[in-house]
Amino acid sequence: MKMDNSTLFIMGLPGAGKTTFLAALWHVLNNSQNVSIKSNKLIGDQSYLADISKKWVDANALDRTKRSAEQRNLELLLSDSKGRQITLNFPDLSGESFQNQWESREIYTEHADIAKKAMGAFLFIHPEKIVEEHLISSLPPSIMAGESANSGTDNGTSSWTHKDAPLQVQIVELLQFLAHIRNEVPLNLGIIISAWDLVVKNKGTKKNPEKWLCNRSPLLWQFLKANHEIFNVVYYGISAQGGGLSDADKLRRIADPCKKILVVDQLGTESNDITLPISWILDNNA
Ligand SMILES: Nc1nc2c(ncn2[C@@H]2O[C@H](COP(=O)(O)OP(=O)(O)O)[C@@H](O)[C@H]2O)c(=O)[nH]1
Ligand SMILES: [Mg+2]
Repeated sequence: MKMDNSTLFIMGLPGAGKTTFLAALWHVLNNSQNVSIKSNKLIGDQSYLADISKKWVDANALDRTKRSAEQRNLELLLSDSKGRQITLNFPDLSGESFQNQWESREIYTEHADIAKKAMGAFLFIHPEKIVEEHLISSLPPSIMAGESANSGTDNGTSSWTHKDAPLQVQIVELLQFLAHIRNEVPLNLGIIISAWDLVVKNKGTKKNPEKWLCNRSPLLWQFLKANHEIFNVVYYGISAQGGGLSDADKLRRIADPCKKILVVDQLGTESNDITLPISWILDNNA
């Protein structure tokens, strides 16, 4: 397949913050004068984008995207002030097909085609989905002795399923699929830690998105470091919603909804510009 040097696609497991990002991005593209990225054309359902953006402006919950209701092949044709163009592709807003790639090791042909030809991708990670893993030394002695192996649910344990694997293991596997599908052709990869407001709320947490990932998901961080020739990585912390919806009234009081967005780049610099990761991809598209 011919390399298309201008496609960027969005990936992430269900609940990673993809739809919220899209809702905020669509509003910003249509309303903000302060961003360098412009939207030229949309391939897909404009009323869907208008609906999620309106909910985002009003700080109302977005419906969970189901694959059945998902917007297929939603594509935004974007350009920047230097005239450079890029197609932003959302192959699966629900994230269920990414979950399937992990669980059944299968990928839709159309998604594989996008992954093969893209020059960039954003991978979304929701900070609350990263569950602290247990050390083997902290397991109950009965489990360490292997007694629960055949004892079913009698002692409160249940069989392992794919969904029980730590998020970072699932994501590393997704990235390995991606590298394999692309024959290890290098990819510019933006790691987007969504709901960044939740990270900075906890005092003492590192505010640099890469350091934060290194602390919380060391396996994933090391995988990315070790594979830097395949994945040219940048890290962003993004609060597209501006805060939790329990604070919806506070969010609604912000006169310009674009101002509720918080973007932190890898140096820890803060702004409201949700298009920054797209500009990074354009700058790295040599
Ligand atoms: N606090 C906070 N929550 C967020 C933010 N962005 C998304 N969320 C929440 O994270 C959950 C998943 O977001 P969603 O965009 O639906 O994820 P998707 O499944 O990847 O499309 C929802 O409950 C959102 O309200 C944010 O910036 N801050
Ligand atoms: Mg969604």
